[in-house]
Amino acid sequence: MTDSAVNYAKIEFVKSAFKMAQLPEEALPEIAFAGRSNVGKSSLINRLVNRRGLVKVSARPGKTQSLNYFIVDGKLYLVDLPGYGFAKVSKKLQDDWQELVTEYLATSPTLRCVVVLIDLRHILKSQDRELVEWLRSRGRPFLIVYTKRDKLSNNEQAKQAASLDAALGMNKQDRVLFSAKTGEGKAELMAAIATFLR
Ligand SMILES: Nc1nc2c(ncn2[C@@H]2O[C@H](COP(=O)(O)OP(=O)(O)OP(=O)(O)O)[C@@H](O)[C@H]2O)c(=O)[nH]1
Ligand SMILES: [Mg+2]
Repeated sequence: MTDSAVNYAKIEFVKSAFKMAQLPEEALPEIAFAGRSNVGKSSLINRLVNRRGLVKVSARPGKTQSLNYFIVDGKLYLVDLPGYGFAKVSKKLQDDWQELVTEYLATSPTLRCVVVLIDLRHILKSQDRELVEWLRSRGRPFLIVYTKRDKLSNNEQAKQAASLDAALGMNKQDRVLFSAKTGEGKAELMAAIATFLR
């Protein structure tokens, strides 16, 4: 599947899965979006497909509470995952999400890439590091996206990105700087995602 073969404008909500048994039956390549609560996973998907209200976005961490499946062009699923970290929900609910997300990431046979969003403004959080190390240890393909770049000057962006690269052991060419607000980095992101769909 090449990039040009996927029409991102043709996107539809499929379903919300609250347990593994509710995952879609049709097997299609999947791209999942993971990261801390409030980092901007849902906003990134909206920007990717240029549909502002497609995925619910909130200033309150913990908005996404299930695995939300969207089908693109009848060919590909985008999966919006609940966030980890400081979601304003009960410990029990967070543990339930964590279990579901972990099982999904560990076992999905159709998952092509986990897009890991990290806030460009902050130093690396332990949970981000743990997720990346876990994906590496399992040989799960992933793509790092540093987001909310619009909140920093160009100088600060470069400085922060270099420090996160060092903390994660990432090469510059293997991650994307992005803003859901301005759309900067969208073309690079789409090109990077396409490499996982070939
Ligand atoms: N300035 C700026 N704000 C952003 C960006 N991406 C997301 N936001 C804002 O950050 C907040 C959280 O965005 P969401 O997309 O709901 O974050 P999420 O990761 O899906 O959060 P959960 O579903 O709670 O895990 C919202 O107020 C967004 O408008 C960005 O690139 N730039
Ligand atoms: Mg969300």
